[in-house]
Amino acid sequence: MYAYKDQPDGIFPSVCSLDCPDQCGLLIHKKNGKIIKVEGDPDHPVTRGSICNKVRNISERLYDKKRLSYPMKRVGKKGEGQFERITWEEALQMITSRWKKLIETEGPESILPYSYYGNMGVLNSESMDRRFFYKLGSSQLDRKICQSAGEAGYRYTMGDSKGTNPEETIHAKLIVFWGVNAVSTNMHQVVLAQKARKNGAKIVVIDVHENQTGKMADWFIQIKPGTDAALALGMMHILFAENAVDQFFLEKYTVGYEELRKHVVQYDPETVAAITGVSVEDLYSLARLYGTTSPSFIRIGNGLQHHDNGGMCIRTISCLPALTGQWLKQGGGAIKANSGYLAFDSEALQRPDFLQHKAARRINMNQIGQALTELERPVKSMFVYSTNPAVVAPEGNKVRKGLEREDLFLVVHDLFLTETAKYADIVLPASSSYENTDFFTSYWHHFIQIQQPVIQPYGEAKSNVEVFRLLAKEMGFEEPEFRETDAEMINRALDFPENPFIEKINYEALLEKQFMRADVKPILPGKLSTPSGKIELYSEKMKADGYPPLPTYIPIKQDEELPYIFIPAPNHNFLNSTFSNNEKHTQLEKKARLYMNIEDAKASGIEDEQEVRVWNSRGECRLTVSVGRQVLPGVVVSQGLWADVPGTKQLVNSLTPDRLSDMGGGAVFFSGRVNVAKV
Ligand SMILES: Nc1nc2c(c(=O)[nH]1)N[C@H]1C(S)=C(S)[C@@H](COP(=O)(O)OP(=O)(O)OC[C@H]3O[C@@H](n4cnc5c(=O)[nH]c(N)nc54)[C@H](O)[C@@H]3O)O[C@H]1N2
Ligand SMILES: Nc1nc2c(c(=O)[nH]1)N[C@H]1C(S)=C(S)[C@@H](COP(=O)(O)OP(=O)(O)OC[C@H]3O[C@@H](n4cnc5c(=O)[nH]c(N)nc54)[C@H](O)[C@@H]3O)O[C@H]1N2
Ligand code: SF4
Ligand SMILES: [Mo]
Repeated sequence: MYAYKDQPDGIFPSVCSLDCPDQCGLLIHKKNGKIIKVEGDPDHPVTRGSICNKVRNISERLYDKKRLSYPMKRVGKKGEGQFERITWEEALQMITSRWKKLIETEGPESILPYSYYGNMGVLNSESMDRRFFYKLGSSQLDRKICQSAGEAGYRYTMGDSKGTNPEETIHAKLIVFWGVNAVSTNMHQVVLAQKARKNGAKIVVIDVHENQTGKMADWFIQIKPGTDAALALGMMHILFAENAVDQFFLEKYTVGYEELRKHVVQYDPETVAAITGVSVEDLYSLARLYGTTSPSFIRIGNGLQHHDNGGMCIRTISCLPALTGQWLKQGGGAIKANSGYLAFDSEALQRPDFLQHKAARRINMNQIGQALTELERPVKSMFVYSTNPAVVAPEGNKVRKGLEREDLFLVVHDLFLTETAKYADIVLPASSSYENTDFFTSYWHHFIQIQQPVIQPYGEAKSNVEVFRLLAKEMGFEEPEFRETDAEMINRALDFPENPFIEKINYEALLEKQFMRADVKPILPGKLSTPSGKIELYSEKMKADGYPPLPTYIPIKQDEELPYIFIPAPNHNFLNSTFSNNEKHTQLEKKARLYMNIEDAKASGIEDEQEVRVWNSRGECRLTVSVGRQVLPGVVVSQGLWADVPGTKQLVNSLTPDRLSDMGGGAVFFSGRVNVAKV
C-alpha cells in the first residue's frame, strides 16, 4: 500500500491542526497530487462532517503563491523583508555556528525559543523542539499567551482541566455561553446547543459584545468588561438566599459552602447591578433560571481570562455548577477546557531532564517586548516557530522594536513571510500539518486523532520535528532521542499508565481507526485532584498562594485615564493572525472594524463607517467604525489580528498592555484603555 502522500488521487482522512477546540475530522480530496477540496469527515462522532469556512478554503492558503518554499538569509535591513535564497545545509550551518559561538561567549541563556500552537500537532508543537532547547540549556519560554490565567483559576476550584463531555450537552436544558464567541470559535458547541434547543433548552449568552453568538441566543446579557465574577457572585447570593442550592451535593462533594454562603451576602443585587451593568431584574431572572433549570451547562470562554482579574473570574464562575449539583447530571456542569482527560506522557516527549543546569531563566512570552529591549543579560538570538509575535503579542510596538535590534540573531520557521519573519536573519520554510505525521488531542472533545501526511512537502519545506532533528545533529547532540521516529514518539507519549482513559490508544490503533475516543469517566462521583479531593468553594491553597480563599470580585486595574475599555477580540475568518495574509480570508472578513456605542459616537461626532484613530500611550491604529448598540457606552471592540499591510494601521496589539493577569502569568489583551477620534 502507498502512503497517502504518494497517491496522486483520492480522498484521505485528516485532522484540523488549528488552535481551535473543535479539532475537526477532515476528508482531503486530491487530484494530481494536489488538494482540490477539504470537507468535514461525516464519520467523526463530534464534528460530524461540518467544518468552518476558514478550513473549507484552506487550500487557498496551502497553495498561496506567497508560501515559503526554500530557506533564505536576510540581505536588506531588519524588517525590510529583503532575502536571498540559501540551501538547508547553509541555513543549518549558519544557525548552529552562530549558536555555538554565542554559547561560548554569552552562555546558552542568550538563546531563546519562541513558539506557540500555530500547529496543534503534539509532535510538532512540543516534542523534539523541547528536547533540543533543554539540551541546549537555552532560556526557557513560559507559553502563557492563551489559557493560563483561566486554567489556574479553574484548577483552584476543580483541580484539573476537566469538565463536561461536550457530546452530552445535547441533554442540557440551559446552555450559557459565557465570554465565548462560540459561533466563530467553537462552532460545534453551537451545533450541540442548537440540538439541545430543539429539545427545549434555552441558550443564554453573556458578553460585552453582541456579536454573532449573542445574536443567536434566546437571551443576550450585556455586561461591563471585567465584571463577570461579580455577576456570578450575585447569582450565588440569590441562589443561597432563595434556597435554590443542592444541599446534598454541597455537603458531599464540596469544601467551604458555609463560608461561601456568608461571603456572598455582600454581593446583593443592587451592588452587583451597579458593578456589572446588568439590571437587578435581569440578575434575578438569570439566577432563578440557573437555579431552577437542570441540567445546565456553562461554556466558559477565553474572553474572560484576558483581563487583569481573569484567573479569579474563572475560579468564581466555575463554582456555580456545584451550587446546584450540576456535575452529577448528564450534560450538566461546565467546560473551561478538557485537556486533562487526554493527558499523555509529556516528560517522555519533551525530556526536561536534558536541561542539566537547572537554573535556566524563564521568560514569559507575554512580555517578549520587555525581554528583548530591557533585560540586563540580553537575548542575543531567538528562534521563532508556530507563532507570529510581531502581531499577536501585547505591546506590539515594544515587540517590534525588540525584533529590530541589529544584534539579535533571529531565525523564523513558518509557512509564510509573516510580520515576524520580515525581521529575521534566517527564514526557514515550514511544512503544513497536512505534510506531516502527528497526533492530536482536543482541549474540548474526548478524541485523539492521527495525521498521516496526505501531500508531499511544499518545495523544500520541513516540519518542526525534522528541523530540530537536523539542528540536533548539526550541534553534535548524541542522545538517541534526537533520532527517534515520529511513530516512536507517538507511542512513547501515549504509553502513559497514569491516564487510564487513553490506555487503548497508540500509534498502530490510530493508524487503523484515525480517531479514537478516550475511555473517559465523568469527574464526579470520584476524587478530584484538588488538595481536598472535592470541589473547593473555599481554597486553603489559594490562601497560601496569596489570593482570597473565596471567590471574589476584584476590579481590573486602572489602565491609562482614557475614555474606553478596548477589547481586541478574535474574528470569524482568521485564526489569530493565521489567514490574515491570505486574500480569500481577508475578502470574507472585509475590514478591520471598531464597534462603538451610538451615544459615544454622537458625543465625539463620529459617524458609522468613518475611519477612526484609536490610540493610547502605547500606540495607534486606524480602524473603520461600526456605530450601534452592540457594545455598551465606554467600551469599544475590534475583531481580528489583521496583517501589517503597507498604508494601513491595523495592528491592534500596538495598543494592548503587557502586564500580567492575576494568576498564571496570562496576557491581559482586554483590560487596556484607548481614546477614539475621527480622522
Ligand atoms: N474564528 C476563530 N476561531 C478561533 C480563534 C480565532 O482567532 N478565530 N482563536 C482560537 C483561540 S487561540 C482561542 S484561545 C479561542 C478563543 O475563543 P473564545 O473562547 O471565544 O474567546 P475570545 O474570542 O477571546 O473572547 C470571547 C468573547 O469574550 C468577550 N469578552 C471580552 N471581555 C469580556 C468580559 O469581560 N466579559 C464577558 N462576558 N465577555 C467578554 C468578547 O467580546 C468575545 O465575544 O478561539 C479559537 N478559535
Ligand atoms: N489582541 C489580541 N491578541 C491576541 C489574542 C486576542 O484575542 N486578542 N489571542 C491570543 C491567543 S488566545 C493566542 S492563542 C495567540 C495566538 O497567536 P499565534 O500563536 O501567533 O497564532 P497565529 O497568529 O495563528 O500564528 C501561528 C503561526 O504559525 C505558523 N505555523 C502553522 N503551522 C506551523 C508549523 O507546523 N510549523 C511552523 N514552524 N509554523 C507553523 C502559521 O503560519 C502562523 O504564522 O494570540 C494571542 N493574541
Ligand atoms: S478551525 Fe476549528 S471549526 Fe474550523 S475546521 Fe478547524 S477545528 Fe474545525
Ligand atoms: Mo488562544
